[in-house]
Amino acid sequence: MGYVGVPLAVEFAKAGLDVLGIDVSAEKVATLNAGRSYILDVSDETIAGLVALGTLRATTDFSVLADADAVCICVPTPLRKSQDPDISFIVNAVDAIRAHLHRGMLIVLESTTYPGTTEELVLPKLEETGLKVGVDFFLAFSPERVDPGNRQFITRNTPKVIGGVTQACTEKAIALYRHAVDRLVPVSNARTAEMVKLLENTFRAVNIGLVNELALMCNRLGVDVWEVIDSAKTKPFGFMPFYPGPGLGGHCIPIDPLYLSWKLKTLDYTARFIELASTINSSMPQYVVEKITEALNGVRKSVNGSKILVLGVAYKRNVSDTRESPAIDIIGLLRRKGADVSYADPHVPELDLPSGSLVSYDVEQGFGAFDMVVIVTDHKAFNYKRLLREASLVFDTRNAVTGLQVPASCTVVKL
Ligand code: SAJ
Repeated sequence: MGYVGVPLAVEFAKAGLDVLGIDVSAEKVATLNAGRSYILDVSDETIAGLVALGTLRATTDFSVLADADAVCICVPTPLRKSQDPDISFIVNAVDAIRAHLHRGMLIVLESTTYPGTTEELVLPKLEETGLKVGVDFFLAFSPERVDPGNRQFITRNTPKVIGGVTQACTEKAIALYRHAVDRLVPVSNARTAEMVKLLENTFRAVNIGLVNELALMCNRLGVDVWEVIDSAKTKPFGFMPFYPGPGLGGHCIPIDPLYLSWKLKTLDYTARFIELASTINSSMPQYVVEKITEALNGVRKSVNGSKILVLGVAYKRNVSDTRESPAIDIIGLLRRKGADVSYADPHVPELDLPSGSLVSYDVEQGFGAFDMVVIVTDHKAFNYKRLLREASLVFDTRNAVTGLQVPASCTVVKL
């Protein structure tokens, strides 16, 4: 019952199905049953209304699966410290389902994972019960496409790819999802559906890696990479703009492609684009700190001892999620060089860091006290005009102040 499960449960409940949200978090379960939401795009009123109607309930008790016709698995698929896939959440969920597997049940895995997970890992576990897939129970993969904070594309109007282990499995999954999603996209099998999702996010990671390398090239050429991209995107066909940044954050884009490259390694193949993009994207925080060092040097200051404010630490604008955020790397690198680092982010009141946690600086106190302000996440909430009025040195990694009047008292360095 996270950012994928809750919106999906709501759509099914709105369609009148009898929906049970199962979660290991008793706190989440209690919040939902109290008619409140902890998910950005789902209001308290929505949850309260469905709970009152009786079509949505939450529980930590997996035994309710004994009466469930269908179950959708929407659990995290992070990386281990070793950068290998951590599918323990999927395994735990499947083991819990297996204990209550019964005839006629449909199981759909939604969590992003490597191609083969459904057929090679989930299927054997479920068939250990002696029940047969496609006959006694049905199994499919259908990737989640939830984009938190996206007001335009929500669960109902985002096309849903569905790949069953057998044709009958695909048909059962279609019968379920047609209650919640307007457009369904059946594919040949589960592994195809797993691969579709990985293409979607690898496409982003590789293109972001391309424009990050373009930023490094433009820096050497003395060309403004932002002007280059904004001009290239006037091409009305055959081009799609991506933008350089301080690094690649979030729990999808930096991670999903590594699930694919990991799987291919087991098949003796090196996914070169994924590995190259990952190398470039993860080197951006270091590049940002090199530019900071250069800019301070330009005003005869060392990083060591400088007061630096990092503006925005969430992994992308207007969200509060800091998972894999490049700001965390940048703060760590600056601290290791002896800088006195603060951060300000209206969505992130405090930040746990390996080098010691910080609380968000109140920008109402102004920007004049800092030797440098670094825009790492360009939240809408920041007052960029005031920043330029009060700060003497600004490093803009997001092209956030483009087009604004820069007073003589302020120097702006761009990525
Ligand atoms: N980023 C860049 N340059 C870009 C785009 C993104 O540096 O041109 C950075 C962001 O700052 C962030 C990271 O990449 O740190 C990921 O950004 P993202 O825009 O891809 O946003 P995510 O991580 O929330 O990705 C989600 C994904 N949704 C799902 O997996 C269901 C992705 O497939 C969506 O395309 C993306 O949202 C979206 O379009 O908003």
